[in-house]
Amino acid sequence: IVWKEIKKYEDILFEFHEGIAKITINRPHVRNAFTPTTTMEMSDAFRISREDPKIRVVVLTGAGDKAFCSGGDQNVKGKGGYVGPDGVPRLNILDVQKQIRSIPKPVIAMVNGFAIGGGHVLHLVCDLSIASENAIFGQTGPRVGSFDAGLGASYMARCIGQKKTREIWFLCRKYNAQEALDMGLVNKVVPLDQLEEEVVAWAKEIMLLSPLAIRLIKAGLNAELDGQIGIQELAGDATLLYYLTDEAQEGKNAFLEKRKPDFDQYPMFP
Ligand code: 2NE
Repeated sequence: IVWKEIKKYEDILFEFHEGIAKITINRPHVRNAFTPTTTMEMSDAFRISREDPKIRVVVLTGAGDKAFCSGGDQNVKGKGGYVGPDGVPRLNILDVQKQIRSIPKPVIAMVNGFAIGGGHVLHLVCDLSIASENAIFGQTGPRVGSFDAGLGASYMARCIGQKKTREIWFLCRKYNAQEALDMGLVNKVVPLDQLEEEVVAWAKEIMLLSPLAIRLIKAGLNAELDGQIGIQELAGDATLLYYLTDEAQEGKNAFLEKRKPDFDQYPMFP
């Protein structure tokens, strides 16, 4: 599979292949732990992925064959958050989590090794997770002075249930790929040398389907969990569809032409 660079960054790779954008955390010396720079770059790549109509599916992964992502880089963890070049402590990985959920395109986690701590939450919030046989999953927060009681806890519980989620967070154990598959944390496990091929095959299968249908299913699944923001996003999609109708055009045209709108000409559905 030949990937073409979309944009150059310091901490991530951002590449394209036949409708698929691939975001790779490229810090293998720390098992792809992220700093504020990494997360800002990821946010930018997700923003571009959202805007670019050529991109239909986004793949998130880590560089090398050892780790997907090991969470926040403990070397830059200060008081109040992870400290970037500007000296400001941040927890801006949460912004990336929100982007992954709200981008109206499927995001597939290609879990090629350790998915630990904040790195585990990252794969969790992706729409689909495909893992290699060597992948290892787990949370470490309560061991290293951190936690993610947001999506990292509540969305995990929605995915795999309360008991398993409490086990994962209260004991901070590690789980292998088969255990992750058994508890519904991932969709499929394949040998490492087949991982990218498998992920691209899933992405291509998705791209045979209606993008608007996929978009609305994702919005509907999110809306059930995300309260008013979830409904806002689903409603935004409904508005998008409405704007595509002649009925909506008639309202705008009537205003601009300074006449009463004639909505009677459009069909009413039961
Ligand atoms: C990931 C894991 C299990 C890998 O173990 P192993 O044995 O394969 O590698 P090793 O030797 O531990 O790590 C290789 C190098 O990567 C660094 C290590 O310090 C080591 O460096 P050198 O000794 O070669 O110099 N490294 C690995 N993970 C790092 C990290 N997160 N930050 C900085 N350096 C890291 C094992 O390495 C591990 O358990 N890593 C720590 C995982 C962790 O606790 N992450 C933070 C969780 S908290 C979090 O992510 C978070 C949150 O809870 C809430 C919001 C946002 C973030």
